[in-house]
Amino acid sequence: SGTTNGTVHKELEKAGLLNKTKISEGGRKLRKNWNQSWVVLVGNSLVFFKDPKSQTPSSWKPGNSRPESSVDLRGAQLEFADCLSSKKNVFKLRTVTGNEFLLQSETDSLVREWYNTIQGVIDRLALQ
Ligand code: I3P
Repeated sequence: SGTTNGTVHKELEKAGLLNKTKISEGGRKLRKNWNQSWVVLVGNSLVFFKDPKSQTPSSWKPGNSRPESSVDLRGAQLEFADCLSSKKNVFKLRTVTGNEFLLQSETDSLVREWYNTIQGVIDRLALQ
């Protein structure tokens, strides 16, 4: 992200729909609850917006609605995790605080793109 006049401009890296479930909170295992989520990768964060099906089209656009949750990618770890689900194309995101999410889509290429883009941000943050 660039800086002009002391203002940090967070760059939008990627946005789209993924299936998501949180599986751990601070290292404590949670019961899965898969939901479709509008996922936005911006700056150092992965930001989740609620299921767009339950809202009007305009209400889930970033900026028009409050995020459901946000994940700091600094020090986070990614790994493909088809072994953790009966679904295909699953990867796990683990934060430094011990929160774990599974992210998934039926579209293989889309999941690879998300994985690679998030990993790119994690790698960039590790160099800062
Ligand atoms: C879970 C639900 C999840 C499934 C999970 C089940 O049952 O079917 O979709 O995860 O499997 O336990 P429930 O709705 O009763 O909580 P996947 O879709 O990722 O397989 P798991 O317990 O083997 O993780």
